[in-house]
Parts: sequence; C-alpha cells; structure tokens
Amino acid sequence: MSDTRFKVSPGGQLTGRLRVPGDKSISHRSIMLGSLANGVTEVSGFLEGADSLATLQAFRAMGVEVTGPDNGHVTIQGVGLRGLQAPAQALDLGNSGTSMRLMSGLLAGQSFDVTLTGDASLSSRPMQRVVEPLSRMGAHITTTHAGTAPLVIRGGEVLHGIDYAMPIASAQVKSCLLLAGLYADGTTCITEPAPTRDHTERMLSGMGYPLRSESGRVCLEGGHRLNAIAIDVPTDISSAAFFLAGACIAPGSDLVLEHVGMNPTRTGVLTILQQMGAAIEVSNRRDVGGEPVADLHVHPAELKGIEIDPALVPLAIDEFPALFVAAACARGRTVLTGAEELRVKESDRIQVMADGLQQLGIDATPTHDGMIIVGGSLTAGRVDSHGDHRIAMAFAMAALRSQGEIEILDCENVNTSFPGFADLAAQTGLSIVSGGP
Ligand code: SPQ
Repeated sequence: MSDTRFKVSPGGQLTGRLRVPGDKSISHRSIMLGSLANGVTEVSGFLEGADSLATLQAFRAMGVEVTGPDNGHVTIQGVGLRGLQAPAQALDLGNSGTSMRLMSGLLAGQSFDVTLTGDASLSSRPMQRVVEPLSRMGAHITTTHAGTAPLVIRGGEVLHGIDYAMPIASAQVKSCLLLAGLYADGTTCITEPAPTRDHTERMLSGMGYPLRSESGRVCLEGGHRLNAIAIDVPTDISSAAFFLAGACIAPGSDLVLEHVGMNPTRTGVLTILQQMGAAIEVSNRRDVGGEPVADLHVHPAELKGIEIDPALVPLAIDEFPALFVAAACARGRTVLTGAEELRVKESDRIQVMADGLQQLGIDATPTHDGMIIVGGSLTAGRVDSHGDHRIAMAFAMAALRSQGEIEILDCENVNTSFPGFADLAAQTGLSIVSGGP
C-alpha cells in the first residue's frame, strides 16, 4: 500500500477548458506496433503514465531504440516483426494488465524466452484467458498454479492460426491473439461476444497490415509487414470520465474537455450519462489518424437513476467507478448487471466501490455481476482505493457533492493512467490536496 493520499474538501464546481492526458490503450499499442513496424514511428500525445511507460521500457529492453517521451512526443525506430532481441532480465510490467496480456501474444511468436512479471495487483489478475488460446496456437507459456503471473514464455515455438470464439468480451484477449496471429502460419480469426475497443485493428490497418473485420469477427494472416506511420494519440475518454461525472454532479460547473477520443467502442460512458439526464454537448468532431475525437461541453444536471443496458458494459468498462459516483448523486435507483469483469480489474471494482460508497453513507449493494445504488447524500469519510487509480479518482470527484472532507487512501497508482490528476483537478475547481498521511 502506498502512502499517497488525497484529501478533498467538500463542494466546488468544475470550470474552464482542459485536456486530459493521452489515451492509455492507444499509447500502449503505439509502442508495440511502432516497434514491430519497418521505419520510424512518430507518436504525439503519448500518455506519460506508469503503465504505458512500462510498455516503452519493455521494448527498450528488447533492443528497440525509443526516444522520449518529451512532452508527449515519442520516436520509435521500428525493428520489423523479426527484429526484437532477448531482454537481459524479466520484463516488469508494473500494474499494467494491457502490457502483460498484449505482450504475451506478441512474445509467444519470438525466437527467445522471456518472463513477464508485475506488481501484487497484476500478479493476482487472471492470465489463463490469454494463455489458453495462445497454447491452442502452439505457444508454450507457464503461469503460477492459480493461472497468474509471472508468465514464462518459451521462444522458438511455431504458432498456427486458430478460429477462436472469445467467452468474454475482452479487447485485451482479442488484441493478444491478433498480435500472436502476426507470427502464426495461416489465418487467425477471433469472434467477440460483444463489441470491444478496436484500437489494435485500427492501428494495424493504419500501418497497412491486411485484416478483415465484420460483425464481431476479425481475421488476419501472419507474415505481412507493418509500415511506420505518425500516430496522434487522442486524449483518454476514460480519464475524461472523472471530469464528465464531476461536472454533471457539481452545481455551477461549466467545463469543456478538448480533443477527447470518441471511438464508438469507448463512448458508453456518454450514452449512460445522457440516459441519466446529463447535459453534454459534443462538438468539433474530427478524425485524427484513424481515431475520431471531439470536444465535450458539460453542464450540471439533475441526474436520475437508470437500469444500465448490459450491452453498454464493454463500451464503458473502465468508467464504472466514475458512473457509480454519478449514480450516488442521482435521484432514484441505478442498477448495473452483466459487469462481472469489474471484479478482476486492478481491484475488485464492484466490492471496493460498494465499500467506499457505503462508507460515505450511500445505499450501495454489490451483486455478483454489478451493483444497485440508491442516490442519496454523501457524507464525509475515509475510503480505501486499494491501489486502484480509477477508484481513487472517482472518489475524489464525489467530494464535489459531499457534506464533509473525503480522504482517499493508497492513491499512488493514479500515476499509472493520469499523471498530474490532482493538479489538473485543483486548477479546474476541486479542492484536492495530494500528499502523505
Ligand atoms: O491495463 P489494465 O490494467 O487492464 O487497465 C484497465 C484500466 O482500467 O485502465 C483495466 F483495468 O483497462 C483495460 C480495459 O478494462 C484496457 C484495455 C485495453 O487497452 O485493451 C481493455 C480493457 O480490458 P479487457 O479485460 O476488458 O480487455
């Protein structure tokens, strides 16, 4: 547990124009695919957070020359699909599930052995979901008895394409198998039970890799090349979500979030907030390098509780901590179902959010696959984020409507996805102090 705590005084409003940091999912993929491309990939808007930096360091450790990040700018000298070198030691991926799951696919096709490790949270997250289909492709990967990291990946195995129907809607599993498919004989096809984020497919296509994608099924053949491109990373809608929820619940707010990634596989948070009655205006829609972006103008609104459509869950999977806070401030009952995946994120986001909301006087009942929240008045209190960046930021925003100070424990990992969160939130109107006990 880290010593970093947030202390947030009650009240305030969020005003002004701001840009949250770059998209985490796209930042990871820019390093991975930029490294495997032929030529020089120039990335702008890269997220300088601990998770994407763990991916960057891992590729440096495999011999890729990466310059930066410098103010979001990264230059990657691509080594081609076969140009990675054996790292001198295990690759430590910190807190980052995306790094571990995507890289396990890509590394299963290399000629060298490699071990992937992570922190306590990452070492408790399920990896069998990638190891099992990769093994079917011919990969050799060992895990702990519990199916968790460290992952020991044996090099020199011949991979074969498979036709895989994913049992869970996971962009990480899909992307992992697509990356393994780059190295496989024949065709790799993946069918998803519901749409999940498609940044890997977009970037592969942008780099000229032939890929077929239609109605929930994506296929590619191994052995083609990736051509380096310029990648302009939009800002992360998952980071914007805290400010969206905050401005919705705080009277007097008037906030513009600029250049937000609006990929339709990520915008479930907007749909859900709008169904709850939020006043969010979308303007200046444009395309940056194959990803849609827009500016979002948010005013406070009287939110109402809703039954969240389970079809929206994968499209808003990382935004539920922020949405739970919005639901706590809404009139009536909000019911979430079909979201059992939240239990295996950086923390058990159902239990940890329910505990924290109850601590703040809200009627929040966790269920096996979601939560029932009855909107009410938030009291002062102390909540434990359990080292989960999104839980820490969500409870910080709750103070906009609480009756007293909210203290949030174990906030260091906010740096994994949103370095500078406390400063940016303070500039925007949140009375937040980050520090030790
Ligand atoms: O990388 P990590 O730790 O798994 O990050 C999270 C997050 O909240 O930042 C999940 F805990 O985002 C995942 C997301 O939940 C990032 C991601 C991706 O970039 O492909 C996909 C989602 O995970 P999954 O398991 O649904 O595929």
